[in-house]
Amino acid sequence: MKNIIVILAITVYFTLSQAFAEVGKLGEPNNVSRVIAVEMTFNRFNPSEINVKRGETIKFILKNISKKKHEFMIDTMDNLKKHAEMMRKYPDMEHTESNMVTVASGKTGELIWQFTEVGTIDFACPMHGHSKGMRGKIIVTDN
Ligand SMILES: [Cu+2]
Repeated sequence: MKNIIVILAITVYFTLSQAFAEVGKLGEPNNVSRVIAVEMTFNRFNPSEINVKRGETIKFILKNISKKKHEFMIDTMDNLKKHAEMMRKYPDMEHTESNMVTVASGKTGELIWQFTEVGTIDFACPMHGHSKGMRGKIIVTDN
């Protein structure tokens, strides 16, 4: 019974997380227009505010300089909160979502993302207890 609930919860979660339209989409490595380095400290992202132009494909280099594992997830605040709730219930869940990357202590990860809509997009580390401090904004503007 417990397994069925887990599968149901994950199915609902993935269905909800398909709505990427307003935050952009996974970028193509050949189209990267800019590289932005982001440090993951013990409880912060640095920088926590990032400016991009609509249409840009950014390669984010995530450098985890802390002693614990972190994640970098780009999404709406609603979806980030839903994901954080899933992580609280199932802290060891494996991730395959395209809009996030998991980075072990001392390691570097990368995520290529294309910003297709003007607006403010959120990012956060959805790991349990992290997202209060580990969050930031990506501001997408027209030229
Ligand atoms: Cu974290």
